[in-house]
Amino acid sequence: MTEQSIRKAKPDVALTRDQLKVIYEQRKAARGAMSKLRKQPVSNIEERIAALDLQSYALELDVKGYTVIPPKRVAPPEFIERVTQTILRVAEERTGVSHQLEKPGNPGKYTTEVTNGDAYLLFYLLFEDEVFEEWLENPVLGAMIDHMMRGHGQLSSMVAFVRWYNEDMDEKLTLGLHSDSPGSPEGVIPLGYNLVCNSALVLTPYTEENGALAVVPGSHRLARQPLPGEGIDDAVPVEAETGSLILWQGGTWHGAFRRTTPGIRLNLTSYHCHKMLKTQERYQYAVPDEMLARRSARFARILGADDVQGWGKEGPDYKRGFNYKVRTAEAE
Ligand SMILES: O=C(O)CCC(=O)C(=O)O
Ligand SMILES: [Fe+2]
Repeated sequence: MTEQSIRKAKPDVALTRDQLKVIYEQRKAARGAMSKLRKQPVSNIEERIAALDLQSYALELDVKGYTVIPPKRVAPPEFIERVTQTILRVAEERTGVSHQLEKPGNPGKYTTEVTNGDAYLLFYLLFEDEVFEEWLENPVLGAMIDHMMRGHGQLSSMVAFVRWYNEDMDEKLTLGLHSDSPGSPEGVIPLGYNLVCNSALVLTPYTEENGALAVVPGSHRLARQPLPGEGIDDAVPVEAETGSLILWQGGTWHGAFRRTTPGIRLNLTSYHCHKMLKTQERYQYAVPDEMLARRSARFARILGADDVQGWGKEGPDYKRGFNYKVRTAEAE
């Protein structure tokens, strides 16, 4: 007799003492199994970093707040080309405007709250093409994100920033300095662990003139948001070749230099947040079971498929969460 069969058999009447006892015993057993899993952290992160020979990048990330992993360690050029072409296709589909790397971008009919005169974002890319699933499975991205989040991260959004030169704009930084992290109302950010972290797969060369990411080295150790205007003189461009992976800590102050050369500056940004936070984009229940079935256990974990929060009157679906937790714990 299971809890479900009890409920099916007697839908409208009070349960007997024996039936309640069965439910009680089942809960007790389930609690025991869950608590073992809950105490099990993702334990092999530093081994994965070492196996991929990424220790110096992890160290740089911890000391300077950002790092650039060179293309040959990240993915083959053909993969980078597939990502680029797919984003350009999605850009055209959403904007209605043909996009080429050597021409300026244009949001066309795809304007959102964050569209600017020299940039727009293509949101929610994960479900657009399998190439984005493949990117989320990239072992270098995975190990570095797990390092920054200590295995407690989930994907918050996967977007492409499309930037170009607009001669009517003149600020040095077209995107002002900020930390990506939530914090206290006063802008204080936790120092001991990350609430968020970020990554950009570089799809066109990053230089200051090309509109590179701007960072203030070491700023993550201040554990607060910059004050208005603060840090601009200390911001440096993150120079990176196409195919590089830039990673930065939740607290790192960053923005973007204004592009002053023709053509598009393109990236694929995978922003992650701690499991205790809501994600920017919908993944937890939106990710199709077929997608989870063809992907790794980590894929399910990083999309929060093992997270049961957000239920209605039916209550939590611990079994769904439990199944993925078991799978994740076995694999990691
Ligand atoms: O790539 C950019 O220009 C924006 C960077 C940024 O602020 C972010 O991704 O959080
Ligand atoms: Fe940011």
